[in-house]
Amino acid sequence: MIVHAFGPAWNTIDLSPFVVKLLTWLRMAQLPCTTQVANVRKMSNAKLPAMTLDDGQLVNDSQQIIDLLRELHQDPLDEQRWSPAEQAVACAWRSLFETDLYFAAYYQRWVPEPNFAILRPVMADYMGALGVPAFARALAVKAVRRSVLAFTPCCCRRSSRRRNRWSPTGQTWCATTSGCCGSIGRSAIWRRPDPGSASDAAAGA
Ligand SMILES: N[C@@H](CCC(=O)N[C@@H](CS)C(=O)NCC(=O)O)C(=O)O
Repeated sequence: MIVHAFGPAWNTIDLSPFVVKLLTWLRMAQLPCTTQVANVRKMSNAKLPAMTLDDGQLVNDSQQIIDLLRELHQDPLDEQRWSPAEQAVACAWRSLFETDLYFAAYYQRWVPEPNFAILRPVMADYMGALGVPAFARALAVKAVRRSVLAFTPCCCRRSSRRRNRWSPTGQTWCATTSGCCGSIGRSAIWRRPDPGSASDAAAGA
């Protein structure tokens, strides 16, 4: 299985909380996979992560992927042991992290200039991984930020949240755990073993 991702950043396994969520779940479920940097604009939902399954099928959305893998691998974390009430609470927590807290963090990354100064070199690295030549990376990152700022006068506004909303039934503590991990626990819980990139060092990460 191949996880399509943004790539590591700041000493963590990926730039994206949702990729971290998926990789965390796969690690807990002990399902081996490889990761590959992918162009987010080429995804049908314009988002990462995505996953290519062993049969070649491409699936989008971290939660859809997790739900499908749970089915295909007979619920490897035994998540069905939770009662419906527990699953509902878990779903509420996951929703809090993924549709509300996510956008608070998103705002903090992209909008205040000092924070974006830390993100900028990481995004430039991502552009480089996609094949954008060095001289054009700064411009490309600037263009992405411009489009982010255009829809981000208030990152927590309803329309932004809706873009990410995914509400299947049967959520579980374990999917929630990995979602929390992706949203808030990234560096604390799962640090990347190899040394950071030059941009990490520049950012003082
Ligand atoms: N519901 C999706 C959300 C994924 C998502 O929002 N990914 C962000 C990165 S953290 C993304 O690809 N954003 C690109 C964009 O919105 O242009 C999932 O769970 O996979």
